[in-house]
Amino acid sequence: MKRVLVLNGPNLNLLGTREPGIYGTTTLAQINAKLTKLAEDAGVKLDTYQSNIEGELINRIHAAAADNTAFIIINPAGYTHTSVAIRDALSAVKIPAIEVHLSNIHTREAFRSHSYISGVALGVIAGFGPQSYELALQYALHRLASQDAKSG
Ligand code: CA2
Repeated sequence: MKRVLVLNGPNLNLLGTREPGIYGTTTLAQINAKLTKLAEDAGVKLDTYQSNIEGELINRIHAAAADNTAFIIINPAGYTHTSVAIRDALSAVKIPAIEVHLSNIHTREAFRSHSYISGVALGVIAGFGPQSYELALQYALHRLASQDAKSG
């Protein structure tokens, strides 16, 4: 079975419980449950992982290369704007990655407009709340289905 990994960075474990004005009322567990169902319906296994620790996110990216993950959907959260190391990990494993953000990072503080991750991502989806993840997954599932059609 094809695998897609959804990775979430620091503080996203607080989703739905704090700052609903910026990040909404949906919890990360609710987002993950919806994505898991969408993937399952398409015959794809969804793995989810959240960490507040940069090195743990990097280790999970390395593990994805070993378990044959076909796509990574990543919200690096605050590390978007600081982490050369996460960028290097994504670049090293060569798994197509889609960067997602709940908020539109370009309409907020200036420091949020720069992402270290975008340069190694296949694409970026930002500003659609929890739907940013669904749009990214929709694209990944579409790509995986068209790969299957070509190979089979
Ligand atoms: O909009 C996004 O998805 C962000 O990646 C969220 C990050 C922020 O640093 C990025 O600039 C944009 C922050 C995640 C913090 O999540 C919280 C959730 C609930 C309560 C407090 C923080």
